[in-house]
Amino acid sequence: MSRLVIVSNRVAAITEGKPLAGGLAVGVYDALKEKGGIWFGWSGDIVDALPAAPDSRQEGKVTFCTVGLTRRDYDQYYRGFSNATLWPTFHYRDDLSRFERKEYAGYRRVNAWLAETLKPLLQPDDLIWVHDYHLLPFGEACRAAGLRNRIGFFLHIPFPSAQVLMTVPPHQELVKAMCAYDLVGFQTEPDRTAFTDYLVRNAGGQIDADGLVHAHGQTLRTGVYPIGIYPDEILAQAEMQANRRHILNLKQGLQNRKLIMSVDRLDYSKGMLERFRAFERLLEMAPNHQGHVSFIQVAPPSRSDVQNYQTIRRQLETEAGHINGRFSDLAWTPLRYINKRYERHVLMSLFRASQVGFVTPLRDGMNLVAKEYVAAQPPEDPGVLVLSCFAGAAQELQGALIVNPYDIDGMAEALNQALAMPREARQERYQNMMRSLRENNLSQWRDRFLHDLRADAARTPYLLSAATTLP
Ligand code: GDG
Repeated sequence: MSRLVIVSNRVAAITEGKPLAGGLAVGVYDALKEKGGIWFGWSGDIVDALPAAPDSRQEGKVTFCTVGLTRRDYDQYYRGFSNATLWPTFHYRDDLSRFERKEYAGYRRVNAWLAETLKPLLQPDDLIWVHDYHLLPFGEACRAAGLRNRIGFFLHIPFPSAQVLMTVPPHQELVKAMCAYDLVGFQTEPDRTAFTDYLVRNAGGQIDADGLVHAHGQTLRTGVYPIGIYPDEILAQAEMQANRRHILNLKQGLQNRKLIMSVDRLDYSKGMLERFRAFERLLEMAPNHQGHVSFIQVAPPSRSDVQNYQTIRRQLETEAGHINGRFSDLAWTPLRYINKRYERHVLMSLFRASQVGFVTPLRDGMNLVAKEYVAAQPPEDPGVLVLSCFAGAAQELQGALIVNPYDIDGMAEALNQALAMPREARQERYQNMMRSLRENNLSQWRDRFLHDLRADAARTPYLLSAATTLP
């Protein structure tokens, strides 16, 4: 029977019986746990010298294989090309992107080394599923190492339009490398189209009647697989926490004020600065909300050794101080800006206790927080989601108030509308969104991807036997 091998930059620290954090970890771990397999990637440790073989740890049927990275690899591959070049550019922030040849060389070197390190662990019929922008050339590196397994790739972040992608000097090599995968999956149709448009317009690629892409001498399939959540688990979790001390304390502090809630990794792509300004505009244009609405922004620090993340952190501190200085009084602090990570169940109960979920990234592959906010709502009295049109989630969550995150007035108006929305209208929007969350949950995301990776035997038919029974 084929095994599933997951490859991602970081391997989630998973211990059987302990709750999992994060959508990706839950989804892929579920698949591995059921059928058995390997999860391979960086341990998160910096080491003096690259190990000859990965550390391996068994949890049930799952083997976790992890490697450390040297300081140079970490700086060039992870902090450099992945997070200071690809991340900003793929989020349309080419103004924040920088390119260093030696970082790109480090990125290619680490991808090649990871492929060589994985190779001895593989069996010929293993199905390999690679995740995210750190590993764009990993499939090509596997082919160069002589691996003939079926290899699929899923991009969790947006794929930019050609003119933006072309600001990354080695764009041709990167896209050519992606063509070595058998299946390339995206969060939304616009992301997929950006990729195929680039191939057709800039790389002489062709799309045949079956939707297969022929480019750079390769044949690959592309697909759209919006990542989901488990909405009913979140609903149950949020319900269970509703009367816990932290929520009772929060409610006591709010004194019947309405609550607007946001949770994001501290990242410039999440649009927090514009969001703070929209909240300030709301208090200006609708002064009736002064003293009656509070806004909590939870923003745990992330990638804090990358320069642009230090800058956005300072800007947010200044803006939060400005708003609170301007509007606070002895009994009310309008904005609570918290740089702390909370337990997942605490976040879900905060979502449930709030009247508005304010999720306005400038660009986002999907945005799981938007989905989690909806799932955590009490069905009889749900809150309203205010959602950026540039989050992948906006393609599915039609019941949200969709806003343009660059339009501060528009966001303030949407907040005003959300705070005043009658219960019946809120329920209708909520039911519409819950339906779509249930129709495309996390298992469906995973199963659809693996089905397509397994089903299209055009390139490596000899690997697919009747015994191949992946989920
Ligand atoms: C990437 C793509 C895509 C946040 N703060 C805390 C915490 N979180 C959890 C949230 C959510 C997850 O982290 C964040 O997921 P997002 O989807 O919102 O954003 P990224 O981290 O940028 O994820 C994104 C995703 O991959 C999946 O494909 O949707 O577009 O950028 O689950 O709840 N969790 C805990 N404490 C916190 O303080 N426990």
